[in-house]
Amino acid sequence: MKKIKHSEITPENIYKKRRSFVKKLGFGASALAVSSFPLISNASSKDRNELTSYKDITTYNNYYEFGTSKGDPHRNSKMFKTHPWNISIEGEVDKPIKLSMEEILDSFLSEERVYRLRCVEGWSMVIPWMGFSLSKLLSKVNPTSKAKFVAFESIYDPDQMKGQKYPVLNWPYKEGLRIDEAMHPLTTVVTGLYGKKLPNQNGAPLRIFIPWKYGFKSAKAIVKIKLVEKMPMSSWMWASPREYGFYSNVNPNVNHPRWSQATERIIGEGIWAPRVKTLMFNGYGDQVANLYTGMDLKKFF
Ligand SMILES: Nc1nc2c(c(=O)[nH]1)N[C@H]1C(S)=C(S)[C@@H](COP(=O)(O)O)O[C@H]1N2
Ligand SMILES: [Mo]
Repeated sequence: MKKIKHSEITPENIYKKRRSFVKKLGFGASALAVSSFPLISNASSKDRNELTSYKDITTYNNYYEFGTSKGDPHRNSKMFKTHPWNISIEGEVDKPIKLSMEEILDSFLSEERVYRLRCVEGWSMVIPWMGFSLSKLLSKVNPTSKAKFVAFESIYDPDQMKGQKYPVLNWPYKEGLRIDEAMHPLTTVVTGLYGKKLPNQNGAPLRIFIPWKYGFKSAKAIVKIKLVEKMPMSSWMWASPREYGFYSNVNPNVNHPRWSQATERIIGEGIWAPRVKTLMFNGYGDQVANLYTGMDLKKFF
């Protein structure tokens, strides 16, 4: 029998083996389509939709509760307690509920969802998330007609999260979506990645992911989802309203006040690799552009 070197048994290799097995069985056509996308920029050596490595996804993070350098979340979140964990869904709803993480995992089947993450800082990754549509979770509580927006709140625990001892943001981390954005099938409750449970540095045990918006909209370690009538204030709007708007749709035509958003660096390609063109709505325009018909996206950035 062929000996497998320990270094070969990465989550990525196991995941890729499982994937090719699934393909052989004739399933996973949508997953297949992802890897056969045409090259967008011939300047890039790599397909912009090629999966980012597990190592890059789990060591190059933004998670200010654990520090502001990219390596901090990986280093400082190892002891973070994600059990027990409860999520409260409240506000403008008929039936407010509290669900444990176990109840969520039992009630909603997580599926593989390969989406690109485009950070407002100008880099991107392609991540094989595990999760399900947020709309499924929200349908449990019956939003009232006053529910116009959804506010997300991350955990507040400065003893475990040293970053919260510094007023970089107004803790806990807060984000928000318009109700139709929250109900869109692409808006995902993330429970894992690369077929494994979500690593702490990526937002365990549960985070949101909105593929067509800048990465900061996708709050990690969520404990509260509140349906509200008025547009909620996000932590980044609080920190700098001129730089971070409520919508924050990926948009190569609207620059950040301090830098261009026209291109991006694909993580894993090396710092000398040419940047690729950023796509409107991060490439998901065919599915989400209709949410913004008639809106001036320069004004509502
Ligand atoms: N609670 C919380 N959520 C957060 C952040 C954060 O600092 N705290 N950073 C955001 C930013 S700027 C990005 S780009 C993504 C990064 O997700 P990843 O580390 O899983 O790639 O998480 C977002 N969610
Ligand atoms: Mo980001």
